Amino acid sequence: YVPETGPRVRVNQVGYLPGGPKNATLVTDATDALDWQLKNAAGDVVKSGRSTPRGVDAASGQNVHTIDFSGYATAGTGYTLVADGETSHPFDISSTVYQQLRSDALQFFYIQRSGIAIDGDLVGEQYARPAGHLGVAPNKGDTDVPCRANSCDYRLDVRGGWYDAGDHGKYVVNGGIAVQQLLSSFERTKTAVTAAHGAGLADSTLRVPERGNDVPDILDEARWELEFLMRMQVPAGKPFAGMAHHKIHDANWTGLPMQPEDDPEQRELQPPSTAATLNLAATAAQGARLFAPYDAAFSAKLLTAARTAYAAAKANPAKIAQDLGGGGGGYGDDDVSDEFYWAAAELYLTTGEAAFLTDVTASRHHTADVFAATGFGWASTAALGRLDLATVPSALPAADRQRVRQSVVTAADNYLATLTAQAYGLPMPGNAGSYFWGGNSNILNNVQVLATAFDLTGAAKYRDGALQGVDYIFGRNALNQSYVTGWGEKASENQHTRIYAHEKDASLPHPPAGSLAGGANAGLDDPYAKDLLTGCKPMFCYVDDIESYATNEVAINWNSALAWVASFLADQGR
Ligand code: 9MR
Repeated sequence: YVPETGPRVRVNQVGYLPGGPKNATLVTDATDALDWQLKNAAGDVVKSGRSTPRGVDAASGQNVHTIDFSGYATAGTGYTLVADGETSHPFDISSTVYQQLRSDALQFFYIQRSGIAIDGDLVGEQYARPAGHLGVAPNKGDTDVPCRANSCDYRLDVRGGWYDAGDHGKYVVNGGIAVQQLLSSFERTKTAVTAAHGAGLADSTLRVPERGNDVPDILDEARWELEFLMRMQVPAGKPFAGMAHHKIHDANWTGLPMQPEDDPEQRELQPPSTAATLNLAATAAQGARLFAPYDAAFSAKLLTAARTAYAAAKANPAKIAQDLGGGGGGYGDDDVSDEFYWAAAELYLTTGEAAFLTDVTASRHHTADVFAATGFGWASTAALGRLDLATVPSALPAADRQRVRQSVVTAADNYLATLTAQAYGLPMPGNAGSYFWGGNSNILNNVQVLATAFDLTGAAKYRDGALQGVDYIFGRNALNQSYVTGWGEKASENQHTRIYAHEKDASLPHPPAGSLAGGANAGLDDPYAKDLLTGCKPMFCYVDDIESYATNEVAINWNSALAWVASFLADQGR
């Protein structure tokens, strides 16, 4: 199988900021430097130079050169880059190039909401649909849900929240990191110099039904999930009271496509877990401090849930998620020490209480290097706590605070070194181990660390690194593929999802603009990818087909990474 990869000059198909770095990659057999020209929309050459041969790129297997045209800063649309007889896809140079990406990336969450009708006036009629999973036939849930295999003697109303991905499951561990990144996108605006005091995320900036309620829309969106996470908590008086059920999903996998309101399967709760409980504790604690100025009662409710959950996790520190089977993803995680660190950090930042600080500083994660080369994710969450300890004002002792901040900057230096070594400019090492299920989100999470280092230091090299890191996502890669629907000349649009399954049923829409695909996955963890792509070089292990859930799904924790980064990018308007 040889994919169609278009022109051999690979650019960010969306564009570049006038004052930002501008890099491209040329696939060529040539070993010596080649001439390149930058052309404006009229076809005039506005800049020219020589490429830098980089040899064979390990992740793609291609002989490549890099092209740096950062010196050109004039805004315009329809630029192309020409080299070795090839003309790149067109792109813009503009300070507003990422402006709309913030709301597109966040709109994904509204469209993924469970238990509410999606309003076509807000997001386009093609995405309008009735509420799913409110106990209306043929749905069997989510208002009165039993535990799988009678593993509990009660039923819960766990309506609401976001569907995890292309399936209709709702998983607390993954809801946790996703809502954290939304909350942190907002929290960043309180301290980051370039965030212009949150104007970009103020009320009435997003397409959500709550717009105009004097609460920033991104908090309204986060609340939809926080309410669900609290419903997943085991009631008082029951075994494991205060813990959170790990997940709720169908008893059997449903077909593709399947609209939420048509799902006929029994919905079931899986047993509580320490990991889920700590996700609830961490995000409810963070939510409590951010909602305090807007809704004191909700803030207090969140803090109570967070405290109860944290205490329950300490009383049951090793209740590892037990998967009783059924039609849902696993999300198993047998090391919860990082979740303990994250939850303690959020509770400390919200309350300032000494007991939580003791737990933070006693955690081995507090002094460990929590910024792995391949990024943080739903199963490794210590970085979430560390980033918040570095950025959220607190009474953390000065020397410790300094060390915490330095750890973010050191991690950013490492990611900078990594991306500089990659001919495609991504902040992930150039080997197969960097290309795994959902890896695009890990790339963006490393970009978040670079961006946070910029917020902390103001040093331009970290901003430049963050900008260069996203070039890969928007087409500067071996496949010449933008992984964000609606963004770029050749963008993913057939992601695995039961709801926007256009490829299966032409009357259904493609995923909405701003939906991130999981990305190249050398593990080829689905049959379709395995059949089609066996033998692929890591960066080629992707196909924009609805059947390939392991390379081409959508997911809330991936779009939350995009949303955080998009919000940062939108604030870098120069
Ligand atoms: O994103 C998850 C990835 O890290 C795991 O390797 C993979 C296999 O366990 O599962 C992914 O999560 C899926 C979940 O289990 C079910 N909903 C869709 C998620 C994205 O593919």
